[in-house]
Amino acid sequence: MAWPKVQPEVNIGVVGHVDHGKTTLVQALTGIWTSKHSEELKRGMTIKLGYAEASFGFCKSCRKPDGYVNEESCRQCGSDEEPEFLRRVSFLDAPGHEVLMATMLSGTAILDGAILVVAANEHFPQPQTREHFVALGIVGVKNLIIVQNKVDVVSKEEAIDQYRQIQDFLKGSWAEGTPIVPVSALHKINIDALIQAIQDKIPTPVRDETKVPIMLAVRSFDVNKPGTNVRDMVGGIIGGSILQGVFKIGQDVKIVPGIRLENRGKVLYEPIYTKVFSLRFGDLEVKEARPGGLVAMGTFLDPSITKGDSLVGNVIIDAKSSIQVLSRLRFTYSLLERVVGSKEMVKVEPIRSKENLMITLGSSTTLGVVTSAKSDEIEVELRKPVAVWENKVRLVISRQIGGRWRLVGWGQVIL
Ligand SMILES: Nc1nc2c(ncn2[C@@H]2O[C@H](COP(=O)(O)OP(=O)(O)OP(=O)(O)O)[C@@H](O)[C@H]2O)c(=O)[nH]1
Ligand SMILES: [Mg+2]
Ligand SMILES: [Zn+2]
Repeated sequence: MAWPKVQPEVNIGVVGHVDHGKTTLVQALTGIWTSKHSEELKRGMTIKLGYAEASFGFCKSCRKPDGYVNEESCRQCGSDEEPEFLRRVSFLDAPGHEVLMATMLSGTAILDGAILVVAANEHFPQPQTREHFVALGIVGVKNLIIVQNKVDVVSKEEAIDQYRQIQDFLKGSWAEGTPIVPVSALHKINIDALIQAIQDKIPTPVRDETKVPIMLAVRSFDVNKPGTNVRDMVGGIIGGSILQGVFKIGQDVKIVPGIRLENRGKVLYEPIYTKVFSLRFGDLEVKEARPGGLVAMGTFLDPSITKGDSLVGNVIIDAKSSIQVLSRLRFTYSLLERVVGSKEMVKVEPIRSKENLMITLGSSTTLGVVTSAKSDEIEVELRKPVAVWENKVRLVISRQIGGRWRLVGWGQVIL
């Protein structure tokens, strides 16, 4: 089957409580197991944001409404006739463990839609089912599908019962009427119906290519094996998602806030300037990269600068563009009524001056201390600065409760 070689055009987050089957679902949709790091494999859990792409097609042979195919042959009728290409989709696989909430949040800024995975064999809703759901609403990822997974291990009655509970939970919320698709990710049951729901419910956003290019870094690496000869070394790689505009090979770019420097005990951040050396989506090399999917941007940087996700949270823009970098953030805010990410759901106390908060803005997560708190506006002194690409950009507020960072509210930056 010769699929067109194109970059993905839409980003779908796969979120939900720990062990509910997110990574297994991404594998059912794409054929790729996203957990790759040894620690993840050893512990059987996702720690970093995972990533996988799939092409969706429509089977010309059986013409069944669920005849979508993303494999070598149609799962409905087995036809290997060339299907009608629909689009290439990327999946961001979030970790579900409560201590990894910041990682989940840092991925939400680049999503066009999301799948919330709920295990059919556990009580609904679990704490991170609630917390991830609330986070999507806050950052405005409103194109949602709920997947009721592991239906192979419950009775039909139990599945229907939980299906109704999910419907009740959604009633009156921003997500009322969200489609709920029962599947077994492990046994690949009803995946075709899920693909159809994705096609219906998560459209590709209309992009304005004339806007100045902005990319958020969600990963960064050094791909050189230890001991590589200097002449064979390749420059540092930044994995990110393009929010707007187009990046091209040869383009001069600026990375902000950039690199941390210490000068006579004073810490400052300096923008990093480099040139785009290569652009890749998985195995696909491109000359230009647009919004959709995670692009691996090869640069001329010393790979020690990009090693080990060190540039996560940075914003990459055209070298000639300017963007505000702030250590002191002022923003309007709203708090949740209850802490949704813990079992107990305690009341959210008002924000006090001098308290520590965790702020997620774009792909950046940073600690800060509240320097002034009014009823509708606060100011936070951040431990490391953030690049703010537009006024009123959304941010997420977390607070430490019982030793864990919990989502407690959101805000909008005042520039
Ligand atoms: N029976 C059954 N088991 C499943 C299904 N989907 C996933 N599992 C199992 O559930 C366990 C957790 O699956 P993962 O896909 O790793 O779950 P996850 O949501 O990615 O977990 P975290 O990333 O750590 O939050 C594994 O043992 C899977 O084999 C399913 O449809 N049916
Ligand atoms: Mg996982
Ligand atoms: Zn078919």
